[in-house]
Amino acid sequence: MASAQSAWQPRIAIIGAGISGIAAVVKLRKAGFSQLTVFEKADKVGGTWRENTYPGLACDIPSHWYSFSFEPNPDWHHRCAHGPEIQAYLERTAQKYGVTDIVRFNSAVTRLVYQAPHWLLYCNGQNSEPEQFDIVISATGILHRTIMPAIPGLDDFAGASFHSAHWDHSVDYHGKRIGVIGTGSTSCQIVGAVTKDAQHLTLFQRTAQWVMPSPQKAYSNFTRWLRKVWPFRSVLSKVVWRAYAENTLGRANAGNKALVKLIDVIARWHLKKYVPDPVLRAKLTPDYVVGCKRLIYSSDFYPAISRENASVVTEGIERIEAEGVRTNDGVLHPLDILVLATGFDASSFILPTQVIGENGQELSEVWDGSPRAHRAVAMPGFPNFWMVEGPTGPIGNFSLIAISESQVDYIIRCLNEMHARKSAWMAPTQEAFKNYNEAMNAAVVNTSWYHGGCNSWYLDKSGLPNLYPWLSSRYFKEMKTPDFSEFRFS
Ligand code: N01
Repeated sequence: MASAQSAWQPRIAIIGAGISGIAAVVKLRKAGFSQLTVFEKADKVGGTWRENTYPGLACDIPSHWYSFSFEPNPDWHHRCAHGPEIQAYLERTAQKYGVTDIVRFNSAVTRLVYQAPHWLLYCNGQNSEPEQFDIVISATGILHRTIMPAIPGLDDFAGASFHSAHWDHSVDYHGKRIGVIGTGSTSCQIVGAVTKDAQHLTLFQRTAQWVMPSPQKAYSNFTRWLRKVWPFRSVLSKVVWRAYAENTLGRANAGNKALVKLIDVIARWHLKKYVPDPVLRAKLTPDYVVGCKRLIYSSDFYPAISRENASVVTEGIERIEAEGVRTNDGVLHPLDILVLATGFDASSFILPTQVIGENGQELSEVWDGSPRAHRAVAMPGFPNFWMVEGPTGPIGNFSLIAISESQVDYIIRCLNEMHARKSAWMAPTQEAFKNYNEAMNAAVVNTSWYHGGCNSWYLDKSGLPNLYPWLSSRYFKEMKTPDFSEFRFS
């Protein structure tokens, strides 16, 4: 990739010091950009891996694929790394590449205003004086605004209650009666980890989930040593897992019925093998197409929920009371701890930061609950405003690190083009944005996320999945060679 000439050093603000923010700094620096400032609302790097600390937290994407291309880690202890190991990796990487040095911690960006050709950036906790930047890159992540369930009486509970993303480690859950509301990836990991130590675990399930066996395994000292002396093994692992994900679930989601059937057969076999009780099995059997919701990979969940000290409650929740959860059939389920594994608002992206583009238009109004972007990274009317992991990217059961890196590379190619044209700004044209999103809307209705008969966080206010509807390899190819005719330049 061509590097920026040192004469041109735009001031670049990067919002967020998670995976995408770290990738942006390392790659921008490598491309010759040095005027970088990272704004981070918290006091540490790590994003989602800093926020989530619940028991059982792990990545369900194999680690050698879920690693930065510029920082392979032969030392992963598990095929699917646990949360603390990923957080340590991110902190170590940020330190090693000098990212931490340029992060302004405890600085939440509250407002961005475009005043051609600059952005004025307003930050929490500072005086009202804004700072001026030439380029803004939003790297705020997708799943960071927690959803608290609208269940009456949440505040009445006398025990400890918290959202899964704000796990209260001061509460000892051993020997306690634990209730978990929600049955997503998070809940399955929590249930898999804590049930054996609970007096009783009650899972309040509104919708059953398809659960595939996890490819998890621990790496021996010898394997880790081998990866150090022979890095090719890690590269191979990455290539194999990526090809596997794309050609199984990726193709199934994109509409391949034979693969949907195959995954359905494996998921049912998994359920039958580890849940011998037919009554419990019936409760845990989903009534929608496999892959409609984000597929869960866990080998701990079924054995845990089949234990004698666990139960699944499918009756709807009427209200929370001081002693526990009362369901619609009038039964009170007494609890000491209530965990709300109720997910995240995936439609916010950079919001609620107020982003005001050309002609005073507000991003929140343009999106209106259905965020869209051009190639998931840019918006017409918002010049020099870029997003990493913006709307309609190829997320799902795929390595977000690989996606973030491809988007940062695309942004760098665009910045270099802007410089070559001596432009002060660039933004996608309204027409290119419209064509891209119309093609996507037409294709996304063929995916199992849309017609699979489920509700999920993939769907936004438009009723369509906020996801890239084609194979991720297509996205990576498209991002390698930006079509500059899709942009306006100053
Ligand atoms: O959240 P979810 P999550 N009453 O939205 C239920 C990533 N992740 O935190 O299905 C009762 O999937 C809701 O019920 P329903 C991953 O991308 C990754 O588990 O809407 N229940 C659902 O069961 C994942 O997809 C890893 O009927 C209520 C649950 O809460 C994403 O995070 C690990 C309710 C929410 O499930 C989100 O997962 C963990 C109510 N009022 C997470 N409101 C990796 O390994 C909501 N629910 C990479």
